[in-house]
Amino acid sequence: MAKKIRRAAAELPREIADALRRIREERRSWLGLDGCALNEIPEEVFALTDLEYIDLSRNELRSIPERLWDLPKLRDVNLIGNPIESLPDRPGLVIDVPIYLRCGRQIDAKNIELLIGVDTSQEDAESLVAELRRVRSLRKLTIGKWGITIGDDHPEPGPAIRKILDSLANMDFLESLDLRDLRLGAVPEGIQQLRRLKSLALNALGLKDLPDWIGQLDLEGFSAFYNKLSAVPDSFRNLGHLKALDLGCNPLEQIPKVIFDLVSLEHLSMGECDIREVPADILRLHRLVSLDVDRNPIESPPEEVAAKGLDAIRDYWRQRADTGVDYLCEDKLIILGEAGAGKTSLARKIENPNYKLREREKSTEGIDVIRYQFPSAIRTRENGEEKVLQRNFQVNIWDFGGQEIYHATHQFFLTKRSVYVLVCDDRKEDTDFSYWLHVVEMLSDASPLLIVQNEKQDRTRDINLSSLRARFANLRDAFATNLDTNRGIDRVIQSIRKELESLPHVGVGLPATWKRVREALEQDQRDYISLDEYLGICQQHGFTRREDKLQLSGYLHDLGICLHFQDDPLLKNTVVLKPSWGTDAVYRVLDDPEVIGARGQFTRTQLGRIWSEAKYAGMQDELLRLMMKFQLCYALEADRAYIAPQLLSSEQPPYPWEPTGGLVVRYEYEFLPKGILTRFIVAMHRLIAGGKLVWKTGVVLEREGSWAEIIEEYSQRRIRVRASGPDTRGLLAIVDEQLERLHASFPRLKYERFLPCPCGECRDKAEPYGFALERLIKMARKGQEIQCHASGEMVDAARLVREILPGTLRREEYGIEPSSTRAGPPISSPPSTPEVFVSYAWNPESCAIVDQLQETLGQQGIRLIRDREEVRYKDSIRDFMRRIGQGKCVVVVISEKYLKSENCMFEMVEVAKAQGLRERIFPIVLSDANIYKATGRIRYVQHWENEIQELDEALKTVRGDNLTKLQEDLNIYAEIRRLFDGIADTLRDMNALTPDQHEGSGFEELIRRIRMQLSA
Ligand SMILES: Nc1nc2c(ncn2[C@@H]2O[C@H](COP(=O)(O)OP(=O)(O)OP(=O)(O)O)[C@@H](O)[C@H]2O)c(=O)[nH]1
Ligand SMILES: [Mg+2]
Repeated sequence: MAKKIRRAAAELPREIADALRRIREERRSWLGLDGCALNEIPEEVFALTDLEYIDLSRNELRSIPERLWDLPKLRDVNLIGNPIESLPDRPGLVIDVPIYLRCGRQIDAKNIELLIGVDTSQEDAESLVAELRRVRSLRKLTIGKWGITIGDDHPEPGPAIRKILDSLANMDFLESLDLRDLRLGAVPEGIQQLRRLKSLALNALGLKDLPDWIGQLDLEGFSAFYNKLSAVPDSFRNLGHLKALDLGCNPLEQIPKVIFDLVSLEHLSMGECDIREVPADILRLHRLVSLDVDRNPIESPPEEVAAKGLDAIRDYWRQRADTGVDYLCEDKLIILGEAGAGKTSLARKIENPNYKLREREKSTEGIDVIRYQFPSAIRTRENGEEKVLQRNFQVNIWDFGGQEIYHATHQFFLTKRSVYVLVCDDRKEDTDFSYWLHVVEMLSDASPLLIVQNEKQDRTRDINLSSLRARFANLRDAFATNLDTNRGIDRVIQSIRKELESLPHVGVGLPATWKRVREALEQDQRDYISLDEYLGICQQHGFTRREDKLQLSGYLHDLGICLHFQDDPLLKNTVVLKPSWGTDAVYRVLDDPEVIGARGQFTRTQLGRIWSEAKYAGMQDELLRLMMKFQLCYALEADRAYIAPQLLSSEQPPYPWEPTGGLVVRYEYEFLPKGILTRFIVAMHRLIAGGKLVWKTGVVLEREGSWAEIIEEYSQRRIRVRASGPDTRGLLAIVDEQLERLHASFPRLKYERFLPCPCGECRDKAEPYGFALERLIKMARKGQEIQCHASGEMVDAARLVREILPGTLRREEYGIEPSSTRAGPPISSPPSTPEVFVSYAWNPESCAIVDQLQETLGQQGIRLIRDREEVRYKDSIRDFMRRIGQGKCVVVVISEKYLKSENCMFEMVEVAKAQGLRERIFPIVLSDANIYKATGRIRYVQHWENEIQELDEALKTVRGDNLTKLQEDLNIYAEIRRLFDGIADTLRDMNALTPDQHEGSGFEELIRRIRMQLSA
């Protein structure tokens, strides 16, 4: 076997210096340097003044310098698995038994957290027990493994661990005890003697129940996640001081009632259990600030409400208590299938079985929604009680146009918890069952599906129902029918009704006001109403709080009943009552012959023509924004025109690319949904190389001299990414993050990422061997190497992941830069022209200055480029920075509004960070920008601190996809806040001039400096 590649300590600082610098800039509070073969702490670490936690476990450290504690915030230093010989007597040391036995006497045991690892020897255990009995001042003890194994594979405790567990009763000095990842089966009895214990963790111990006596301890924190608990003892009621409780990953079918008696509780975690209800009792926990019930089959409150978190759940129960309850009795029936299969005919037959088929039924454009009702008895279940209510069942039949062009947008309309019907035409042999079944399974969260075989000519086509069912659990049944003669239609309709009535959300209780508003909106004939009108309707039906009204529109949006994009500055002012109004408008653009002829390019004038009907009057901006929201199109520079990438040419344009020397990352899918790549193109359009290298199934991106080519290979179910250039990794990370965001929008998507093998043989191959990322990460965590299947060479798994996608290896996230950078492909950048950019906030004073400046520069033959896009964000700013990098100048007009605007300040941060650009930046500081006095600066700092706090709060309540974006924003805000301390200095660095200095001089001084710079 090849020699294990270990990094020499001397080499490490050079390799990670850059990463550590980044961590310093990001002011990260923790750092993982575990398993890095360090024999001393890299010098850079001592400059990380925001560090609170550092993991130095599994290194070669023999001592720890005192000066580490010069880091003012440092709280925990994990030293487990090091050959430490001497320790400073400082708080926050996390050490293991061998270290304790060697150095314990050098330090006060109060300062340490001791880990008794599963591999502790009998001899060490004996010495330890004796030593602890003598010292009696240890506060924090952990027994088990440092990490936790997911699964049931917990190690059986050996005799040494048993010995320690048996002597726990004597350790009444302990305040915190953590038993983890051991197969214990029962809680050690000795713990009940630990009267000082404040925090007890019993995680991953295989526990089926908890002893009564736990309720007698005076705990503030208790966790027992990853066990087999189905209840907790009633004695928990006595835990009057308990603030944090974590019972996640246990087969609990409800939140145990006693929990609602814990008046001090602030944090409750019950993720990944089997909980169906968060009951109204939650209102009794007044101090609760966080609740985790993620990954539970919650039915009440409705899942859409529960997913929004604690506040939404509280609001829901409060409204129910105030206004009473009514029950939801409404569903969506979605009819899918290829063009001409008979979808519209079926929809009409459901509505009215006597409907006469039309010789030439118009092919459905977009989606038609047909309303249909039938009398029904629905069951409601709450608090374990069942009732049967007679109701009129309300169905919205969504009849989709079958044409291919609509497939890429299915994602937005195939809502979960609907009933699906797949119609296929017996005359066509080519219905791709696998495609449709996959689409429905993935996009609908496995909603029930029926197949209707429309035997137009009474010819039967056999489908292998049992084998399809074996693969697609949501496939309920298949029926043969002839829509023309009504043969078999009754059975189809009966089965559809039965499925509709059995959907889990039918009969869910809602605040009565919600139901009333829902009915009022339903009866409203308008396609859309303004937000104010919507709020007014809510008010009429008994709502008082604005938040409650918005919670309802959010719920209706999530159910696909209305469209209300609350986070979009333009769309938030409109509630679309008939989503098909929006989708039809969107499809008209995609179906327009002129737009198709122009390969997806269209202008505002064309939109005016396409949307000329009265129903679209005055709503063109909103409709265009809707298209962008669905990632169906993007704007070309300065909004001159728009591109819908679905309609682009399929032909790949020629461009040079070195066949070797780049990196190739592959994404392989079990099923590749349509539209991922076109949505990716929309999201990344600002980086499209030269604005031109894009086609229907691929795109080339360019960023700071690095290039990435992303191609969808639909028939092979994969997306292939090639990247090269000086910052290959940076660009790959951007591509990966964007793809991951898109993937996250398909909850059941199954795919695997493959990273290229870096071995001698693969390095220069156009098609290197690919390692599955998941496996690489597993090996990396174990510190193991992995073998290249092409050359047989061994490869350092951790290093490979760190070099290519460091963000995926969270524990070792310090991210080492690749040691060698490779040259980009030979594509030249456009030549630079002497231009002056201006960046400013859109307030009257700034605009006036810019107007004046533009005029003066114009007279002198210099072009001032004004930024016309008010909302220019991140990527476009980085783009902008790149253009500045090509020899141009930038005037920045700093005003009060500028200093409080996220976009302006992000720009400012980017500018300030780019050392080489500083002499080309010319700030003009307006008088309302009070930055030269400390009091003024403090106000802005406060402003940004408030923003940070608000975002931080928001972060606690969101999950998944949104998290990355919020986290990113938070980092930016933090950076802005930091920059403020030195902003006056930064500006001085950048030739700042006040308006006074310009007044009368006709910007003489500014223009002189600009000229000098332009000619430099
Ligand atoms: N003879 C006969 N004709 C049928 C039958 N079902 C549908 N048709 C006809 O087939 C044509 C297409 O049917 P539609 O119901 O419009 O098909 P669709 O699936 O809605 O098509 P798109 O909207 O284009 O996706 C119409 O002219 C129908 O009248 C049938 O069972 N027998
Ligand atoms: Mg149709």
